[in-house]
Amino acid sequence: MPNPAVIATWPFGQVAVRAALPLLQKGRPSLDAALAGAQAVEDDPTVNSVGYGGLANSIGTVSLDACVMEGRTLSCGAVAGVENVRHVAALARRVMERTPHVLLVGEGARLFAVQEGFPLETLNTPESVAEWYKRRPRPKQEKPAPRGNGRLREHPLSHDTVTVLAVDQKGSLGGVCTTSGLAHKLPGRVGDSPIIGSGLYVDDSAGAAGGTGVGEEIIRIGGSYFIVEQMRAGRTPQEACEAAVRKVNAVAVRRGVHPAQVAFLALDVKGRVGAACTTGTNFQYATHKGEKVELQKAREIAVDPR
Ligand code: SD4
Repeated sequence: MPNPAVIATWPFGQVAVRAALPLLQKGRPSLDAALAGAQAVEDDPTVNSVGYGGLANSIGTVSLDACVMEGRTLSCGAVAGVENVRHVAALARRVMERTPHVLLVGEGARLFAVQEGFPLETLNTPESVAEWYKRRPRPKQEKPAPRGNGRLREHPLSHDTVTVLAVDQKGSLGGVCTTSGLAHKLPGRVGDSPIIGSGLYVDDSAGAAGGTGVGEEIIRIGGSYFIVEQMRAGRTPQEACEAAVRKVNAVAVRRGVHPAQVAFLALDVKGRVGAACTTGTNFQYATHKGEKVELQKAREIAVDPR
């Protein structure tokens, strides 16, 4: 029987791993475990970038994105730009299980949530409102000095999404990604997180991958699908994540910008893990040795100087 395993993005991923691991050990399917993990983070008001208490957009509204995917059947579901629903990962799963569609957005997704019995609630908390105010763009701020050769421009700072990847006792993979997206995003903006193939991709015949960071850069390279296909071609999860970051770096150079903060995480059916990020992202992910949940630092990949 394969050993179950679960990994999740960022230090708050430890909350997800702690919730998911016991389910995997009881023999539950990987998607059930990954979803329980993601939901534990959505419910945590101290995590200001996922679910309840998430980071608001430029007009102060919390608008959430999420997706789920099952590696055995490639079944997937997603929701984007959803307001007033805390458990958007579970909502994405309902899209997968109860509709013929993959992605519902905005008002339609919220209506579906109501039909499915999800409560509507305010997702702002006093803390998230204070954080929103602190992070508001200041009009006359001085521009930071250009780094590197001066040709590349700075990208805005981002964070954080919880992506949970799991493999169960049957050796089947499942993944969940849930986020409030970039702080102060334009109303209507959707990042990589609910886009199957960008923020998440899961296929038992190759592996699972997820992304976090500036979603526009992850979408541009089809990040998670790229990593899974690298694994299919024989690369380890670590090699595949590094290849994706190299691609992000190369595209940034072509576009004359500094590589944005982007990080990737991957897991295969043998439980092998990969993680890599662009320089300065300081990406950490939660994993476990047996029962012990721990944080690991991802390898940073610098721009190739050639
Ligand atoms: C987005 N990728 O909306 C998400 C944000 C994120 O770390 O992951 N931040 O672009």
